[in-house]
Amino acid sequence: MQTIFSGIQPSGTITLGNYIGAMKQFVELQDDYNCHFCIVDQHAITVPQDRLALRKNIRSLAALYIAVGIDSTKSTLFIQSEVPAHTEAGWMLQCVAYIGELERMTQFKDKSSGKEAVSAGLLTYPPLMAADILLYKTDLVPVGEDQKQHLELTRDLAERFNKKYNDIFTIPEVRIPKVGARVMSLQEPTKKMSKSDPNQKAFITILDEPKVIEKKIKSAVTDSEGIVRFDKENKPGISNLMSIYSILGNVSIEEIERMYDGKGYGDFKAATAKVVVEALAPIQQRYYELIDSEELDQILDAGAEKANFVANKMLRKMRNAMGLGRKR
Ligand code: ATP
Ligand code: LTN
Repeated sequence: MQTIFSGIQPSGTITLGNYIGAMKQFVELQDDYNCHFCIVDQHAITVPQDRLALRKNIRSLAALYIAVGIDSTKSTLFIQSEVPAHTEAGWMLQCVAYIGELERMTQFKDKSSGKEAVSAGLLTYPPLMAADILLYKTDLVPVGEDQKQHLELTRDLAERFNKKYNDIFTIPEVRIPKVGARVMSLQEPTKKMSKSDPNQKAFITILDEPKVIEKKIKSAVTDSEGIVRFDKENKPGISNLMSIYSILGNVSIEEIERMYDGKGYGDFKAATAKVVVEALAPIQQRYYELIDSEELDQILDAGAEKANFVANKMLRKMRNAMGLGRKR
């Protein structure tokens, strides 16, 4: 069985974009792969975080992984900071990475531009992400389009380490979904939906209440044509809603066009809201059962134990390859 690793930052409540672009494919992949899903809290602190909000977001993300369908008997679910091998391996890989290549990462450029104080961790974020992936002999990394460049760097670092020290790392492949790789903002449908958008109306979180979902979809920016037709270029708003409807309602785009032929945007938006509310209802119900439960702690404890076991084995190989400490 091949191995998968992926991570999500606990930096806010997961949006419909994160769900459709990332989590939904995790659930589909877990039957065929040996999966590791991580709450990457060490990555989240590369930008300022409120400590209480961070703690809350970590637990909430863990509950959401389970609520969307990650099965802890099939997949290993854990919190990055509870497996210290990640930061140690991250340090070693920082010593393999060059400053120049880190400065060229677009995520670093985007997140640092115009900021007065930028943490060193924001620059050295990619070697930590490489450590996450390489510690588990990962074959495949399912992520959205925006992470492609980090994956290329991970492959470069692994190859450089294998050549310079010892051939211990598997070279991972990236996996980007064919549909839903980019769910767009409801307010500016040419921009991706993002949980850090200052405009709350631009995104739907997976925990939004039915009334809020209805309101946000009702006020989604569309066009003045009044015809429910898929055309990403000229009708990005309607096309985005149609994609969401199609993926969550399991109906083809052509079918949606047929169903709403001759009907206005009002009917279509109300129906889209209904599809979203219905898709999220069981996730939300499971989430609220889990969030304060001991079951969630047990899953995270077991996940950390499994992950520590696997990661420490690779960490020993890395130390030996680099000549650190004494031979073990
Ligand atoms: P932020 O909104 O703060 O920029 P984010 O929403 O991109 O963060 P991450 O934790 O960086 O969240 O991403 C988690 C996963 O969700 C990644 O694999 C990312 O590619 C995917 N993803 C994020 N936004 C979208 C979107 N709008 N459409 C599809 N996939 C997305
Ligand atoms: N950089 C990713 C989160 C992330 C990740 C990983 C994804 C950290 N470590 C390992 C895949 C594999 C992001 O910002 N979405």
